Amino acid sequence: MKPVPSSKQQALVSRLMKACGGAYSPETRRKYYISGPQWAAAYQGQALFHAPTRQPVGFEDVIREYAKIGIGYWTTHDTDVIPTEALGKDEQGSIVDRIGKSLKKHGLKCSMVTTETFFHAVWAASPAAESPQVREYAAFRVKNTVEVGHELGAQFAVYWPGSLGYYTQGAVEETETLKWYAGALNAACEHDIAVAKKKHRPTLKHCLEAKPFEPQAEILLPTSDAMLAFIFSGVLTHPEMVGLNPEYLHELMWGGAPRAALARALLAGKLWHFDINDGYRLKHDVDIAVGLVNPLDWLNVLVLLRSHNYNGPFNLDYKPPRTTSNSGVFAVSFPTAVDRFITLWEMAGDVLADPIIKDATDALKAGGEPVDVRDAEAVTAAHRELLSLHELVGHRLFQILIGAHRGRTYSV
Ligand code: GCO
Ligand code: MN
Ligand code: MN
Repeated sequence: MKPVPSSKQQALVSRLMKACGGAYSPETRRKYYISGPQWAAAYQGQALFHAPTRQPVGFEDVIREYAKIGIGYWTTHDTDVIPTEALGKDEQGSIVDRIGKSLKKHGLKCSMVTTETFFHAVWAASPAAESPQVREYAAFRVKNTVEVGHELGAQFAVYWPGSLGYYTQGAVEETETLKWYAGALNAACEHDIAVAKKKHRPTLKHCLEAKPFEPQAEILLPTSDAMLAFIFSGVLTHPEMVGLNPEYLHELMWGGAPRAALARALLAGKLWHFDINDGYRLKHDVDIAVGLVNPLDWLNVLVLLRSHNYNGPFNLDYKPPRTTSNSGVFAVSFPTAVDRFITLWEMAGDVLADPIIKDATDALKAGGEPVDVRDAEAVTAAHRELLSLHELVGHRLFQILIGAHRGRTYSV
């Protein structure tokens, strides 16, 4: 192939995108509760050690492009759209106004707002720092985000306390820090109750998001399980208002099984919001788009969520790779991520309706013929053949993933 001139590259990408086929229409995509973060589309590729590879993109462009793709919901950090120095000031009001108009014009809704408590120098010692002034500032920030959320009609507020931890041991007293952090959440919930009452709106669902490592060396609330323990520990004044926003990759990062982490959140009634992406075990937060690394595991995750009637948002919290251009972010990255999600979600429906999987799981639950249940040998023998069904189910899931259940075969 001849070198491709710059002027022809977008057309080439677009021709190959069409050739891929299988794209859902924007109308179809809008039927799913899929949200697109401002920060994901605006990410310039400037991760640690990397210079940006893309130009900045403002909320107007992001909202317009999400609308064209068919992403029906938009999410944001406070400082993704409002400069830190304008927070709580008149300028904030006019920006929020413009956001509201832009959402309306393009038919999107804001589903979630989140407070940036990790980037600015003020958070060097975390939002739950020793200094009462930093903590007062943190309370102001989360309360302000609650107000922005109500203004924009959001239902969820997310908190990622990634800066809650330390680099050098012993400088931070963990129980004290966790209580101080609870203070910020309590301020947000109490303010939410007052604002919701005034606005005749339901209160927001406040969702904690864990990440096991980064940006601190040691993290005080590293997993969704740690957060469940925190919610139920007695330090929150409104634990009923606080739930979880697990992120798929964050559970994988510590070596956990995301599906099991989600199951524990479901049992606790706290699975309210879900950040969807992909990546690798025991690596840094690579934030790859959903389904590009672990499609079989993703299929199983969605089987679990479908079977428990999870009806919260699926938030596309990934980072378009540095190799993707500004136009590629909206021409390739987001539409393909959305379409893989929809495909996996529908495949999860196939799994739940599959007669072979149903037969196999029914048989496993029925068990073997009655024997003396105090006799280990007899109980083992009664199930010996039945248990081969575990591997058979695994194979069937693979078949569904690749479409073999619909007759797709290969031969030499
Ligand atoms: C990450 C985090 C963030 C949070 C966001 C919302 O991967 O760095 O997941 O993207 O989701 O800050 O609070
Ligand atoms: Mn996230
Ligand atoms: Mn992440």
